[in-house]
Amino acid sequence: MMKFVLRNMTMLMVAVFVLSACTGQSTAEKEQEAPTKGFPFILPKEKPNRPLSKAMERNYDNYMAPRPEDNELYSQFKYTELKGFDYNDHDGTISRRDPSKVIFENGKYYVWYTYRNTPTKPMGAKKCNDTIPSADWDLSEIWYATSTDGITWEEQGVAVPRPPKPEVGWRSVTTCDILKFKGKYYIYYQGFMQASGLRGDDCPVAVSYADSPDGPWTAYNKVVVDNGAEGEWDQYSIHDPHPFVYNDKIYLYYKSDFDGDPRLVRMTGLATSDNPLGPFEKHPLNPVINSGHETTMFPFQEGMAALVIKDGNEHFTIQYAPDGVNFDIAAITMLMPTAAGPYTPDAFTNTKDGRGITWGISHLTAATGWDTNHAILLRFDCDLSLDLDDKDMKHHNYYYKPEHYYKHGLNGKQRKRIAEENKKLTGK
Ligand code: AAL
Repeated sequence: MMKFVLRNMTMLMVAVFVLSACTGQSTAEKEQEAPTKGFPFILPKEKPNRPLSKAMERNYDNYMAPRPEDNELYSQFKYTELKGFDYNDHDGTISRRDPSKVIFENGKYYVWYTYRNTPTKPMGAKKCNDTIPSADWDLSEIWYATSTDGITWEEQGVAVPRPPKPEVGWRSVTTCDILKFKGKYYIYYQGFMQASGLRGDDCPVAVSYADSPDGPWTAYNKVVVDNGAEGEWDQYSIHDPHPFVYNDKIYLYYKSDFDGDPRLVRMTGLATSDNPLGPFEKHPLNPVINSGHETTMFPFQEGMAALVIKDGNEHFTIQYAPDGVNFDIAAITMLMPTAAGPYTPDAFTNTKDGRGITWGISHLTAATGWDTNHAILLRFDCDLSLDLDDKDMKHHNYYYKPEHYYKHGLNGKQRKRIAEENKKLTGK
């Protein structure tokens, strides 16, 4: 029997070989002439060997999978209200915002953030003084809190206070992030030397260090990431310092806002150093991300991934750079966390196998309206992790009820324009 089968298989193989030799077509070319000329009904998991449109080339070349559900860098985001933070009945006098990454030490989670507690709500640059804040992050300190579940937090108090004038940050220390390096802890933060809004939101970056995440913190009292030279993109603001240990160095991503137009352009830059206290060298390709607002990155596989939010052509995307510098869009999503500080276990491990993130702390500004202008912290959850497969985080859309759409209605100027267009057309 077996001899029969083998003989027939051999004859079949010879026949195929002879046939293809006659038609002069290789196996690959034969595959090109798929049985159906149209694109197949079942979406190929791998890039098909056939002429493709630019969009279909992109669908296979740019994304980790041809469908979002299978794309490790696509996720929806779910939000949870935090417990343990008092906001004075949301009257605008207390604000918490711009949280750091979350770390896990001493059996609990830690997060640091901008804390403002002023007699009034922010009153703008013209009305501000030594006690009245110009902006939500003016006259602020860096405080911290701990938690065992990431939802109920115990506020521990001040980590980095405003230093005395003329030290860097005497007006306000804000928008911090944490680095653990060779067993020591470093908090990087924006050091304001004048009220935000007097010229712009201008500041450099300073740092304080400690042997424990609970402090005490010692201010380095020097600028570690300076503003750019006059005329350079980051000449006025070095915002959202965001440090990692990567490629055997400290990679500190930051945002700057520029272009001089009152509608600011916001992009992300990178500065690296061998020493947490600097000097930091800015990357020659800066800006390295052409959109976004606050910086949220995380080690992913051999590179770095980024949540790119709010501003710019590529806002509301998740991006990836295999080298930590050259970013490409890896997914498009919505309702992204603002100023997210993810729990990132491998942020300081110099990893080349970044596992991704599943939750963190973010903020909401003007939490109860611009009249009581203050921000609150909240928890976000997602599946941007190689170690999680939460299919409920991979749906394509959020469904809003009509009233949500009607809340985003036309303004008076738009209604006037439409009425004029209608009158021109109908005479009424
Ligand atoms: C935030 C951050 C920086 C800015 C201000 C406070 O969203 O981008 O910190 O300076 O707004």
